[in-house]
Amino acid sequence: MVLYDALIEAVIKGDENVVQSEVNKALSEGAEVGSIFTEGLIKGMGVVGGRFGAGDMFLPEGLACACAMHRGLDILTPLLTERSPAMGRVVIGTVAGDIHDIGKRIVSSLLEANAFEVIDLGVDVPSESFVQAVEEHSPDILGMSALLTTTMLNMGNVIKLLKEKGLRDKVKVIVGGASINEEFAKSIGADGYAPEAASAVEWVKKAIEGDHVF
Ligand code: B1M
Repeated sequence: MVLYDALIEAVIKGDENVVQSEVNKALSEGAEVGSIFTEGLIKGMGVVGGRFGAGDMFLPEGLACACAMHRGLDILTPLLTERSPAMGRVVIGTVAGDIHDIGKRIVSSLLEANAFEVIDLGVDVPSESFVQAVEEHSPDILGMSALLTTTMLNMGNVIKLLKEKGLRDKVKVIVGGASINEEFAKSIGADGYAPEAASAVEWVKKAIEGDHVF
């Protein structure tokens, strides 16, 4: 069994180089890509979240942890991606005013790993850009991520704009991120909510099959 203590510690310390070497080491020892994600990177980020929330960690340290996390994701994401025909198209982004992107990237990576075509608009995406992307790419699903209580309301703005443009019925909308819950998702008129990446993928699969799942 591969142990991830050093990888978890490197994420917490924000040490990109050690993250890179630990991920590569785990791969060379035959670890599964999914378990490096969940047992290593995401566990490390969980500790970071607790410390940040408790005020034991500050912005520069948080940024270093994010960079370290991205280094790991950059190695793992291409390995997850299956080269099979797309199961459906997803446009995804983090809403305006919000630059948190680790969770959204994990959701994108897992969707790609499950053969969905993902168009990632990035972070701090203006509401109008989400709507333009729906017009331009005709996705099956629009996914929005928000981690701040101050930015989550922008998800509702996007849905309102989609309605105004007559596009709301053409796309199913899923929302997620640390500040979001099912009640909020329903209140803004989204079609679904997922608390973490694996359930987001399950939701997308069901929604594309035609289930009206919440
Ligand atoms: Co920020 N931050 N941050 N931060 N940050 C939080 C979110 C916070 C909860 C920390 C805290 O104080 N307790 C707090 C928000 C409080 C609130 O609004 N309620 C906060 C704050 C206040 C801020 C700043 C305002 C701090 C400041 O400037 N004083 C600032 C805001 C900047 C901005 O966005 N305008 C800020 C900045 C930063 C950093 C830049 C340092 C860094 C982000 C770097 C980056 O992303 N590139 C950062 C980080 C790292 C965090 C914490 C510590 C960790 C977030 C994370 O990556 N988690 C976070 C604390 C926490 O969440 N406990 C915090 C790991 C990730 C895997 O989880 O993103 O939740 P998460 O994603 C999960 C699920 O939520 C879900 O699946 C993912 C995987 O399982 N999910 C979806 C996510 N998106 C989804 C979409 C879906 C479905 C599921 O469908 C489309």
